[in-house]
Amino acid sequence: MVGQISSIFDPASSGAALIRDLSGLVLWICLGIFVVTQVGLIWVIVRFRARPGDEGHEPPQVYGSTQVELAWTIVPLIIVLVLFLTTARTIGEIEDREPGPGSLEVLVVGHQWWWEIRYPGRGVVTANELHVPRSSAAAPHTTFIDLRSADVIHSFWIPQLAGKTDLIPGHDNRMWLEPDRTGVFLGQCAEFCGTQHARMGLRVVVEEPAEFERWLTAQRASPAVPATASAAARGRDIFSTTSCVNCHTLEGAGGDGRFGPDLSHLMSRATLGAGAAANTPVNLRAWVRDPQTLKPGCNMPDMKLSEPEVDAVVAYLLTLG
Ligand code: HEC
Ligand SMILES: [Cu+2]
Repeated sequence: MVGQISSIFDPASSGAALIRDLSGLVLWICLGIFVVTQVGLIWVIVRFRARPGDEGHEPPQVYGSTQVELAWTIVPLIIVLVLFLTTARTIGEIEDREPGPGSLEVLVVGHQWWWEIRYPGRGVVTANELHVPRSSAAAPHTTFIDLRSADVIHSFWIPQLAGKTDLIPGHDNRMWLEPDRTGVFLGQCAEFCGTQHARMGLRVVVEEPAEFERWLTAQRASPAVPATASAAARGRDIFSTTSCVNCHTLEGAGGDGRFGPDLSHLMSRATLGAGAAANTPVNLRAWVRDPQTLKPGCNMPDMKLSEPEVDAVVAYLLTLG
């Protein structure tokens, strides 16, 4: 995965902060139990160890003690009750969120092994890179995400922004993000979904609301038309006359497939193949030449284009800003 590791202990969204607080409480309680039991154990080992002269006689035996029995029944009961109630409250706070003014609707569809991202009503489709606005008390912008799957079970997880939610075939799941700082947050499919599960990364780009609107506008723009007789124009013709169009949507080259990622604004994304490689001209060429070298087992076959065809297609793809 191209980028930095993210941690649930550094939340950047209100939902993730609730989860961090709860896991903090659980960890402290467990640490307390660990310390009390270990100190008790060490004390018993030291205090009651066999000493010279002890051979042959047993220490005094205690049979049954109502006080001790009550203590070790009631204390754990209270601990479990506290854990249960705080967990139930946190789950409730996360589940009960309803969309309000300023909230955004996004559809994320998990595929083996990439993420389809749609902004219904905003006319934008992209892949593997989810852009969302930053939310603040003055201008709340909660992003509600509908999660679906095109094939098997996947799981959507951006540790700094929210808990995991599964994408289940035939069943819609829903979750929300409310990021309070801008930046790029890394996520990862968190449910084993086949050979390239490990390379099913997701980048969430949190932007100031105005910047996010500019991104939407840029994503809606039609791709530039390559100059006649240029390498890019040749590349576009190769794209529209081979099976690329059956799997990829690419406005301007006649593509309307949905089996692979929408390529209309390919060069606006930072990675190829859901984080398998950085989106550089060299990697893009390697991908078009044979994606199986960068992401073995992925669902795009080696298209067996000739070297000049690869050059032309890449020249075209590089114009898709
Ligand atoms: C059989 C369907 C299929 C065909 C045909 C196909 N692709 Fe793909 N393509 C895919 C799939 C699936 C992915 C996503 C792979 C992954 O990330 O696991 C993909 C990914 C890509 C990507 C990377 C996109 C991204 O955002 O990560 C590029 C670029 C691409 N294809 C270009 C092409 C070109 C050019 C052709 C024609 C020469 C082509 N594809 C033909 C299915 C196809
Ligand atoms: Cu997976």
